[in-house]
Amino acid sequence: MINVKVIVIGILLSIYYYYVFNHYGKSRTSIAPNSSPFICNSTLKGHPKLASNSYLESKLPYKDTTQIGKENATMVMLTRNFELVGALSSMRSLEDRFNRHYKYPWVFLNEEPFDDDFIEQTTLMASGKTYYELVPREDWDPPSHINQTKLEENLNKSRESVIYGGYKSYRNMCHFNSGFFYKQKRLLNYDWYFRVEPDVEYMCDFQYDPFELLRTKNKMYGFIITFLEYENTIPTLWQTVESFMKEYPQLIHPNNSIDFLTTNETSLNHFIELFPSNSSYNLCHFWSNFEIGNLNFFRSEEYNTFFNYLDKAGGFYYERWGDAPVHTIALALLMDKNQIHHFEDIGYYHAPYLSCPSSQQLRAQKRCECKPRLRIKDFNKTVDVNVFSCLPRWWKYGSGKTFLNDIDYKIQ
Ligand SMILES: Nc1nc2c(ncn2[C@@H]2O[C@H](COP(=O)(O)OP(=O)(O)O)[C@@H](O)[C@H]2O)c(=O)[nH]1
Ligand SMILES: *[C@@H]1O[C@H](CO)[C@@H](O)[C@H](O)[C@H]1NC(C)=O
Ligand SMILES: *[C@@H]1O[C@H](CO)[C@@H](O)[C@H](O)[C@H]1NC(C)=O
Ligand SMILES: *[C@@H]1O[C@H](CO)[C@@H](O)[C@H](O)[C@H]1NC(C)=O
Ligand SMILES: *[C@@H]1O[C@H](CO)[C@@H](O)[C@H](O)[C@H]1NC(C)=O
Ligand SMILES: *[C@@H]1O[C@H](CO)[C@@H](O)[C@H](O)[C@H]1NC(C)=O
Ligand SMILES: *[C@@H]1O[C@H](CO)[C@@H](O)[C@H](O)[C@H]1NC(C)=O
Ligand SMILES: *[C@@H]1O[C@H](CO)[C@@H](O)[C@H](O)[C@H]1NC(C)=O
Ligand SMILES: *[C@@H]1O[C@H](CO)[C@@H](O)[C@H](O)[C@H]1NC(C)=O
Ligand SMILES: [Mg+2]
Repeated sequence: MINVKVIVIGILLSIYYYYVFNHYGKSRTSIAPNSSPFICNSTLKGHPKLASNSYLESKLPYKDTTQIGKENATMVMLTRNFELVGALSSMRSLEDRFNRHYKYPWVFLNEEPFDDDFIEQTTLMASGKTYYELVPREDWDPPSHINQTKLEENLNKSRESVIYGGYKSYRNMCHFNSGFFYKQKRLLNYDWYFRVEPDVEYMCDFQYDPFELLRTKNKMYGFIITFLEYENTIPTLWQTVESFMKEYPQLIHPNNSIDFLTTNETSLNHFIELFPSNSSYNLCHFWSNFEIGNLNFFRSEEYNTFFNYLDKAGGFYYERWGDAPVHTIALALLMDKNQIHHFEDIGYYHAPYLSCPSSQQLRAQKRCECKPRLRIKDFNKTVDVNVFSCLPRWWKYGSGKTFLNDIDYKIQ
């Protein structure tokens, strides 16, 4: 009897070890397809960091990053090493809601080299390929015609009164995002970009490829939030734009949306007076921390004529012109308004504003999560119903407003 037991246990153990060995052997070969067995050394770059009781699959670094989406497109994030945690949080949200189904690449831009920790963690967070690009100093620092003393004076003067007014780096950033991001070498490889910032959140499942949507619907630019700019950041922007329009009337698109920038009807915001403005610019702009756009528009001669004109006027440095009003004014002047798309079904949060689709059905269908981010009146619901939202102005003077019924259903 004992002998039989020993034999049975022996056989079972042999089967067990055979199975374990085979399985282990297989995973060892699958992680290093064309070389000798993979030896994990957690102190080396790109190797998994195993906790003592970890069941982490050791093949993790070898995930398949092959692009699935068919568009010539990339995510792009300008950021700094110390913003890593916020960058990962935005990536996590966008990957889960959209990109893991498409694996578009990520391009990270910085005027200082990214450190190893930033590179490793963002690479692991991305579903697709990642690229880390150093912005050349000449694309970042103030151009040579800028008088540094005059700049310093304005920084000193604006420190208290103007939002981000005291930071030279913020002016470099706005100047870069206005005239240089699309010229970066890596981005020359793409037609489309999706701008992402640290610490933002996407509230709904996308359920489609926004790049493909823009291309097939003949759109060139998409935004979510549109709001009023602080006038003291741009005291002379509009007069510069007016002289540009006088000098280059041939560049103004026949189907422009300049009226969106100049309408002051109070009926569009429940008869509440707009912020007072010294110019006929009503301060409306697309919030550029979210953008999906076509790089060829920004690379066009029209846009660059516009940008260079503003750059010479000096307001990126002697004032604190933001890239949001600059992009928006360029789009409104130079682009067919029907090529600008309002993404009303994505949902987006960048402090302090939340935007969520208004349709209950859509919110449920797309698994939106619209809980208030800030528990302060006027900030705890979608910004589109804030009286100072410019969306009603876009509906009236931009590309109009369509309803789900118009798109999805035929009324019998
Ligand atoms: N590399 C780099 N990125 C910056 C700098 N300043 C701002 N950014 C990035 O520019 C974007 C806008 O900056 P942020 O601080 O979010 O400004 P806000 O959105 O206007 O409040 C974010 O993606 C930042 O990571 C900078 O000096 N260097
Ligand atoms: C792991 O890599 C480090 C270099 O980072 C090296 O010093 C060490 O000997 C390696 N350990 C093993 C077990 O190979
Ligand atoms: C630069 O600006 C300062 C202060 O506004 C001014 O005094 C100086 O003349 C300017 N320099 C040049 C070369 O224009
Ligand atoms: C700006 O302020 C700093 C600190 O108060 C001062 O040292 C500097 O001289 C000021 N620069 C100009 C150009 O006014
Ligand atoms: C993607 O777009 C870039 C920029 O327009 C272009 O140079 C490149 O050939 C395109 N790639 C493909 C595969 O179409
Ligand atoms: C608008 O004009 C008033 C009166 O001239 C002036 O006090 C104010 O500073 C101006 N505001 C801006 C943002 O330029
Ligand atoms: C302006 O828009 C109309 C209507 O969409 C279109 O038919 C026309 O071709 C556009 N004009 C130009 C110059 O693109
Ligand atoms: C709107 O603009 C027109 C023309 O620029 C001006 O006459 C009118 O007073 C403005 N209305 C308001 C409410 O600001
Ligand atoms: C937002 O805040 C106001 C005032 O505190 C409150 O009445 C309202 O119910 C809040 N809305 C949400 C969605 O929490
Ligand atoms: Mg931001």
